[in-house]
Amino acid sequence: MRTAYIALGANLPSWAGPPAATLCAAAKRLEEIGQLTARSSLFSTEPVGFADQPRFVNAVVTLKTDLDPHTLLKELLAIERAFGRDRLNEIQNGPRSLDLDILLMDDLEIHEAGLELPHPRLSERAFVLVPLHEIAPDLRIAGRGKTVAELLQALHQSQTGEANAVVRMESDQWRAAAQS
Ligand code: PH2
Ligand code: MG
Ligand code: MG
Repeated sequence: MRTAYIALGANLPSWAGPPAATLCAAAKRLEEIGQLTARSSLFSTEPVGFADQPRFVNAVVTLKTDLDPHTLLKELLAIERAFGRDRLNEIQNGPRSLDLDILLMDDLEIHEAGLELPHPRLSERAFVLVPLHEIAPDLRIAGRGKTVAELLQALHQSQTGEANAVVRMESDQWRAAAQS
């Protein structure tokens, strides 16, 4: 059994509804390929990399799974497609109905074209580090020798972040799913 940390993000609606509803439905799908043992809050986040698009909803979950990383990635891409993600017709860093990224899987370090672990941009992204910090502050990142809390502190010091860059959301739907 491996422990993976998965980042969820969306800023376009899907058949499930607005982005927060998509993340709820996607989390349910993740439970079919492993056990969700922790989930962060949902966060409303400022778009990074391409400014002219709606704010994102982001979260991070812990997934215990028997899948190997390549099979897990394949499953995540299939779930993205099931929520209307069309990778052939989208802007890089642009709007999407669902993005599922493997941030970490145990202490694996993988450097391949389609799969890099730990996620290469993990330490630059508050929309990833803030939710990850909620569920795993003391987790040590493979190859970086730093904990999530240390990376988040370094990011806060290097950025004059806008106050509304990463804002915790209240979602009854998300909280209810976590307790069921
Ligand atoms: N994902 C991106 C690019 N920019 N910005 C926010 N706030 N949240 C995201 O999930 C996100 C992004 C590429 O995957
Ligand atoms: Mg992705
Ligand atoms: Mg992404």
